[in-house]
Amino acid sequence: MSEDYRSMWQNLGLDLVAHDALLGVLGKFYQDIYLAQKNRPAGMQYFDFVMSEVHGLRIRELLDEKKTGRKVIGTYCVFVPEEIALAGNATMVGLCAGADFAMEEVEKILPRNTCALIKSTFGFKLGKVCPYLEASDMIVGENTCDGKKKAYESLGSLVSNLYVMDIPQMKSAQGRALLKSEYRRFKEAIEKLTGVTIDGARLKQAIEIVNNKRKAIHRLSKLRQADPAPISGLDALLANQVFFYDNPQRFTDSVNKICDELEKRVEQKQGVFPAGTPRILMSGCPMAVPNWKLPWIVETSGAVIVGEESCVGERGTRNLVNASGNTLDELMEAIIDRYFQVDCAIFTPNPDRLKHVEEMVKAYKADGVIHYGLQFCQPYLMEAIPVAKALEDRNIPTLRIETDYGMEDVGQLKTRVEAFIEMLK
Ligand code: BJ8
Repeated sequence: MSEDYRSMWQNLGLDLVAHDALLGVLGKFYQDIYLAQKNRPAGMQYFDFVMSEVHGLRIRELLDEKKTGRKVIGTYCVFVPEEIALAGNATMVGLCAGADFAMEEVEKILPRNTCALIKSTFGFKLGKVCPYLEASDMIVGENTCDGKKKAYESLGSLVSNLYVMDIPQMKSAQGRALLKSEYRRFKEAIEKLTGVTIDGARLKQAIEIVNNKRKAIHRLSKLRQADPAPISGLDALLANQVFFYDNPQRFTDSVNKICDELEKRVEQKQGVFPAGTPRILMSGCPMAVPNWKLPWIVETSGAVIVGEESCVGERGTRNLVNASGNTLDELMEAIIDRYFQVDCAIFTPNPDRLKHVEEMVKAYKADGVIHYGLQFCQPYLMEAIPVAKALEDRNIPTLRIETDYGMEDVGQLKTRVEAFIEMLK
């Protein structure tokens, strides 16, 4: 790493020794999991570059943007509308963390039986290894699951710029009204932070930018319906993960470029794995970078992942915002309409999610579903039982996996996944 980056990290307050250790592990992990794959589309080189510079060039870009007066908003949930941040001259980045770090310190603050995603958030803060978090001018937490809700109270004492959004728990008229007032409050908070007044024209432009990003991902997803699959689930997951970090315009162009290449592959019936390889739909908790353990196990056990029913996947990216309005009110309503459809397991009841899983099984011609639940994640683990039962009742083979970020259970998981894939053949 260049000296320039080292002084940048130091100025952000990172612990350089711990950070070096994290980058070392991440680089090795990426090498073993990503670069070891065969038949990758050439366009994936862009994402290899993004990952190699994830704490370097992208952070430099964000800091350069900040010098021009732009603000950086760090978030943990797909309910935080990027359109509003962009319209207010702010860049939004995902802060969700997908690796264990500084666990001893974390467990002094949080109970051991907290999900790995929340613990990781704290580990990256306490271990001083996340430049995104340190570069953020505002960190947005939200009232979703109980774990996050209470953990943000503690996070508030570790950071000075936490903003908490109240997310509804029911898809009712009152729930929508709450989301509406919370998005208005968020808009005002962004305006106060940046000094920019968000009007209809600014919001419309921001909606178009984010819609284009989603359209590119939709295009990529559609291409995964082909057999043989033209891209691995691991690579498609990476694109969905980078969705939260990259410059929106550049991300859109890069995904579209990969799609041009994949279209040719589909035409020529060229795939990453042979035609007829068992096809898996992943469903459940979000997988943040560098949480690649389960997809890696699946794709080295004789199957290909063809879709993700996840917030880092189709639950997070499906549905566009209707951009036909012009006034601020019309566009704000369109944003609320779009986000209110996100079927996170924190909602009760949550029948839309099961419907979406079934639709995805059909659309992506999946042979089976693997439900991924993080240990101690009550919303998804609880919902996994009726979801799996409903799928089995419709003759869709389903495997429920409960795991964390540790590697101790890899052997055991592999045995279960292999047996499941064998059954699909
Ligand atoms: S909209 S899924 S991004 S809340 S894994 S922290 S649920 S205990 S992440 Fe999520 Fe927004 Fe919902 Fe999506 Fe809690 Fe479960 Fe942990 Fe989770």
